Amino acid sequence: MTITITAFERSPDGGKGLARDTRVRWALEEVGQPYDVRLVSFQAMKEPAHLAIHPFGQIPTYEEGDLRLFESGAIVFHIAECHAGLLPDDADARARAITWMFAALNTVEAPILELVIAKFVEGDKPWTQERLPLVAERIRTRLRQLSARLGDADWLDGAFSAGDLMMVSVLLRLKPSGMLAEFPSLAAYVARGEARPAYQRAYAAQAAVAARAEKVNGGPRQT
Ligand code: GTB
Repeated sequence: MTITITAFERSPDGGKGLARDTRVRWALEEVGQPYDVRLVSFQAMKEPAHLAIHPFGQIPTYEEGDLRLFESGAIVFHIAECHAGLLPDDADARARAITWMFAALNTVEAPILELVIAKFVEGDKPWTQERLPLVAERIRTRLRQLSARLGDADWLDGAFSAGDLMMVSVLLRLKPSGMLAEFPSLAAYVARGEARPAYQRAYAAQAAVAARAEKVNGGPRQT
C-alpha cells in the first residue's frame, strides 16, 4: 500500500528541514519505505478535506490504505513499529527507545517551542525581552542534563533508534539560535544524525520542494 505524507507547499523555513515532515521522511528513509508527498498550502490545511485527517489543520499527516494519522511522534512510532530498523527487538531496550521519543517531544521540544513562540509570535510584546532569558535558561538546563546522560556515547541508548531520530530532530530546531553550539557533545550528536544517509535523503527531498517553490513563487512563505 502506498504511504502518503503531507508537507508544506511553501515551508516558512525555505527548505532548512525544520518543519516536522522532515522527521517523518527521515523515519521512512531509515526503514526503506517509499512514500508519496502531498503538498498543502496554509489555506488548504484549514479546509475540511485536510481537517478530516488532521483535526488541528497542520502537517505532517500519514495515510496508508484506510489508516490516517497525524502528530509526528505518533507517525514515527507507527513507522518504527511496522518496519525493522528503528526500534530494538529486546523488549526492555525497545521500551527505553520509546521513552527517549517521549522525552524528546515532551521534555526537550516543549521549552524549545516556548523560545520559538517568545521570539517569533510574542516578539513585539513589552515583556518578551524580560522573558527570553528565562526561557533560554530552561532550555540550557535540559541540554545540560541531556549532555550529561549522553556522555561520550554516539547514541542515547546503544544503537541508533527512533529515540535518537526524534531527539536529533528536536535539537535541530535550536541550531539557528546558536545554543546548541554551547554543548559540543550535543552538537556532535546532532551532526551524527544529520550525517546518516537516510537523513540526507530526507533533507534533500524537502529542500527540493522549497527550491521548486522558490522558482515558482519567489521564496518561502512568510509567517
Ligand atoms: N505536534 C504536532 C506534530 O508533532 O506533528 C505539531 C505539528 C506542527 O506544528 N505543524 C506545523 C504546521 O502545520 C508545521 S511543523 N503549522 C501550520 C499551522 O499550524 O497552521 C512546525 C514548524 C513550522 C515552521 C518552521 N520553520 O519555519 O522553521 C519549523 C517548524
